Amino acid sequence: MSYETILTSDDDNVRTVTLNRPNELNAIDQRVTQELQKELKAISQEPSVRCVILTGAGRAFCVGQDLKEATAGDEPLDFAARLNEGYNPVICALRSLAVPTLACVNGVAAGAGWSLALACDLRIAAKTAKFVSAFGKIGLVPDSGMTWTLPKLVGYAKALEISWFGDAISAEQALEWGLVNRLAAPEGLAMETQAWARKLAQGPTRGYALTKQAINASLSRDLESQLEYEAMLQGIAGRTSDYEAGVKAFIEKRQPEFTGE
Ligand code: T3D
Repeated sequence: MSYETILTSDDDNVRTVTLNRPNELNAIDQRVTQELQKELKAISQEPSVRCVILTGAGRAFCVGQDLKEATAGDEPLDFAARLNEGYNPVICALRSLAVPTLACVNGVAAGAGWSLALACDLRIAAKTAKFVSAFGKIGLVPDSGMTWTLPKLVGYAKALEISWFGDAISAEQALEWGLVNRLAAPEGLAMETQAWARKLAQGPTRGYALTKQAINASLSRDLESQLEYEAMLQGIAGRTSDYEAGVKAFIEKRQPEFTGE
């Protein structure tokens, strides 16, 4: 599929989606959310894609809403509709995709751009990247899921501090607070991300999907219902051919070859 604002490429069952408005620091306009929605739907229907990388072209990951677009018209903006129709389906699609999603934060991530990175399952960032909530500085509420993801990663008080003050957070600080999983030298970032993604793409994809489902569900369940849910999901995982392949390889003392089924 070809798009105006994003690029896609495939390598070893890994789909890379690149936000491609480098002159605007990959700011999000209406086309970006529409194209991301379309692409994530396409990915969900392509069994050959077993891991997704989301990254940005040029010096930024993404600076959030294109404020020039947002202020271009004469009519007052319908923020709720813009979120419900544009951003929120992207966040839900990323979060529910049945394959691991990896944000490769190559530069600044601000506003809803940071929310996009937070909606991915894992994050790897360049040591030079920075993270800016930005919403507080323009009188907005952190959106596109940030009020949900951020406190889960850093806790209540830190989430409010980040949201209210909006100061830039360095990559080192983000690593220390658990906002990113790994850092890489800027020149090695793409290669390290690809290597990590390839490893995920060679894993038991169905089991990974069920694990993601379980961990997402745990965020709103008590222990008893989570135990039941785990048991139900394990019933599914235990019938996959990857489970069979994994156990056989263990007994034969060799590496398994997972098909993702
Ligand atoms: O509207 C709705 O539907 C609601 C949804 C809202 C979601 C949101 O994301 S709201 C938050 C929007 N984002 C921001 O407020 C971030 C604004 N940008 C910044 O704070 C800074 O630019 C950064 C910290 C991200 C980067 O700083 P720095 O020093 O690296 O770059 P810079 O010099 O500030 O920016 C470079 C250029 O990019 C500059 O343009 P120019 O002067 O060279 O022509 C700047 O205006 C432009 N730019 C940066 N961010 C945006 C942007 N242009 C449009 N929209 C932006 N978000």
